[in-house]
Amino acid sequence: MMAHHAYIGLGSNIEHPQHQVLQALKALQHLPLTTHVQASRLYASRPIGPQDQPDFINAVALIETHLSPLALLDQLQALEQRQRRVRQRRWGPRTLDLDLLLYDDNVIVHPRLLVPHPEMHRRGFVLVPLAEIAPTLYLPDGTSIAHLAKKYRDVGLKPL
Ligand code: A4P
Ligand code: MG
Repeated sequence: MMAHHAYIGLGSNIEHPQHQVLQALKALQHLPLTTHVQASRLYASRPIGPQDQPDFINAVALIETHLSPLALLDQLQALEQRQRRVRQRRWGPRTLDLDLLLYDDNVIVHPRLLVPHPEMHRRGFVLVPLAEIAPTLYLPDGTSIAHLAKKYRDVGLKPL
């Protein structure tokens, strides 16, 4: 069976965010049933949502995996726990946030999992790193990632 292509969004804005993201990228390489991992550069980004919190470090990774979408979500949540994510308010500061952005061209509506990630098409900190590693990618509805990303190039986002 062919491996599935899954795109993961990574974000952190407390407790050495750059280190948190690099550690998570390393951990993705060791996921079970997962072969290839390709990562974008790290980006510093201004917070979307509450502004009274530190800037974020964001990145996007592509993995090739035989994990099912829900098994992959379990793995991502376990990694968040391992890096001691503190759940506080919605859109507030976090040591590590791992979002499953895309899984092949699947559309998933499940109580635990919405794919494509419902906010990704309006988040520069997702679209710009995603377009960096997947310039010819399309959303399941046919929207071009590169086209979406163009609108966000200058919106408080800096490659490190
Ligand atoms: N869940 C459903 N779909 C998914 C998916 N595709 N990937 C469910 C991951 N999880 C998914 O997640 C809550 C539940 O969503 C999970 O139990 C899972 O079953 P969560 O991560 O605990 O929720 P949250 O982080 O408290 O809230 P939310 O709305 O998910 O936050 P976001 O959307 O992740 O946004 N600004 C910048 N510059 N950079 C950032 O990275 N991040 C946020 C957080 C806000 N502002 C930011 C950034
Ligand atoms: Mg999340």
